[in-house]
Amino acid sequence: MKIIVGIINGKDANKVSKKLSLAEFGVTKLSSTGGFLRDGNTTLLVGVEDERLNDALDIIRENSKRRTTLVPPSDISPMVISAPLEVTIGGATVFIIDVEQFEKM
Ligand code: 2BA
Repeated sequence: MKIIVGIINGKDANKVSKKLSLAEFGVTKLSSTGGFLRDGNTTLLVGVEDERLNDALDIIRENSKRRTTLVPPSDISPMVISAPLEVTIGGATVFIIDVEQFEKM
């Protein structure tokens, strides 16, 4: 078994979690904040059997868009005075972790 820790843009999170639930994956949504932009995003925890891992990843991939956003340089360093920086976010940042034991009590 694996656990997927998926950091998803806030604009995609509802769609991704809905599609995962419809495909009968268990999903937990956590509100999270990116360290760089300090903007809200959503972290999804999805426990999956190994043979369904790729199905879950396909759903996340297909429903998470790449986006660009403009960041005021002062948000990155007070020393920098220049035009806003364009930053690409996502689709999703995904970590896949082996689960040693899984129990529901
Ligand atoms: P943030 O940390 O707010 O980062 C938002 C986007 O800013 C990133 O998009 C990346 O394109 C850019 N970025 C991040 N750090 C940067 C830096 N030091 N210099 C220049 N640009 C930088 P993504 O890579 O798609 O990441 C989206 C969100 O996923 C991140 O939001 C963070 O919450 C999470 N994340 C990304 N990589 C991570 C990692 N290695 N560990 C934990 N969380 C991560």
